[in-house]
Amino acid sequence: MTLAERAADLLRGVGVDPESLGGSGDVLACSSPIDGSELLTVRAHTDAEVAEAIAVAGEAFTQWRVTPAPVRGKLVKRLGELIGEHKEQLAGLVTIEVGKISSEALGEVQEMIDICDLAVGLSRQLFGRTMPSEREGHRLQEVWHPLGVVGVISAFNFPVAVWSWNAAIALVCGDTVVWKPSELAPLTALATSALLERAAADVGAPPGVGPLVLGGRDVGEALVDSPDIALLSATGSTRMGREVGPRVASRFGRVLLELGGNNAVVLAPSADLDLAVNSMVFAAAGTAGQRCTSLRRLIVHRSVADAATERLARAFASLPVGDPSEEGTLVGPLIRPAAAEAMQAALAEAVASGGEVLAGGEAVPVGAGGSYVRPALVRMPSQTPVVLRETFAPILYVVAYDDFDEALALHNAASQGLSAGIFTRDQAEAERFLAVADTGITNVNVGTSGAEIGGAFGGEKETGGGRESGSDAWRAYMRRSTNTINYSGSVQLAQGVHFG
Ligand code: UN1
Repeated sequence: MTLAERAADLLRGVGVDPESLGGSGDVLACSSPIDGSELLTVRAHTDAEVAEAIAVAGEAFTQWRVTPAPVRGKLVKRLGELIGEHKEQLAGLVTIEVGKISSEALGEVQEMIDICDLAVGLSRQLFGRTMPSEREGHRLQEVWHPLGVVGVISAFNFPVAVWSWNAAIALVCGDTVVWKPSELAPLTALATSALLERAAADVGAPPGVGPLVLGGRDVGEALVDSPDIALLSATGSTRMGREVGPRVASRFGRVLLELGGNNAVVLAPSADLDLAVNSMVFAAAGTAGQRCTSLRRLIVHRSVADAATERLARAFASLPVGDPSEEGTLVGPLIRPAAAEAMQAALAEAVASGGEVLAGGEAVPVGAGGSYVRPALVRMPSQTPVVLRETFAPILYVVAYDDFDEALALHNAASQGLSAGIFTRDQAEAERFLAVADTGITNVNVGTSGAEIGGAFGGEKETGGGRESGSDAWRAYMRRSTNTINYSGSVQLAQGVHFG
């Protein structure tokens, strides 16, 4: 069976007709990174169809915003159930479309189920506060209201989970959601979107709560520039965010940006090396280094640098690179040949600036058509420009430090601030790292990737400052109204002002 036939079967299993995918615009190239083969014919949505999707979501919002939040929770509960029932099929599509190994593909689908669970609970907990008023017979409170239509632009590397972080939360908050998935990964999005449609029908929610729009840059721009998109949540490169942020801000829309990372681990002399090395191998090589949370820099104390790099080099050299649908594979393909080219260019630049490749970096021949590489471990004399740039491929640069302050400075030298980890048994060091590392996600004895959905996800500096997923990230999807209620029967002005 070809990958295209398998993808068609999986789509049918989720109730999607593989003969008619997407809108009525241009055909989107849709291929599998596993072998480069063409998958199915998917058409983009035209400008008019995108405008129609935004309008439909706007109409649905008028109904959805007045649906009580706990009732809205039932939609997300049903969505989570349907995703759970179709977990294998969705994960199969993730593997075919973006090349994740099965365990990671299943993990991505699980992440959707988890956020649906969280959102259902949240639907009864969109708490506002009541504050003591300074005026007698007055009450001061804040109430959270639905915001409007949320636009979600998601990236290829988490083709569905990141949408779900936004959508599950936005939907219980009373918003409706227009989703533009990566043009490299339309199939899993189509399948997931069909499940949302079914969930909406099952619970009697308006059909326009979550339309999908497919296409490239122009479709993204339509969401960015539409005055009817109250919040635009975009995941992708810092370059993209630099354009999107000001454009949305210029129309006073809200943005939530989830951009690049250049995530580091500090490895201190007291660390448990086995724990550290095993955690770092997953963080650096998992998803073939194509997570925004992937580990890209190791800042290691000079006294343990050789021991750590030897172990890492051995691990990198023995990682099973290959077809992600085969049992035992740990590193699948890069998304496309351009990613492998960017990796080679970065490695050449690293070597030219004094780096030494200790393991990996080479192309791995896995049949024709896919771009497979062995994750690279590169010792650097310092954090040269290439180290401080995010290359979306599995390269782990290693730099040594002598004292802890230097390690902290090296860590914070990156212009992005997504995730970080320290491996140490020294509690004071761990606490200092937690306090000083300028990242949105900062871990102790845990690698940089694989965050749980319960916490807020996102980062600082060029990562964009947005927070999605758990904790109080829901507030970004709502409008806060501060209310003063006077039951005293008399006019009383705040700050003791008398007027007349
Ligand atoms: C991403 O790479 O865009 O923390 C998201 C992680 C995953 C999500 C990554 N839960 O690695």
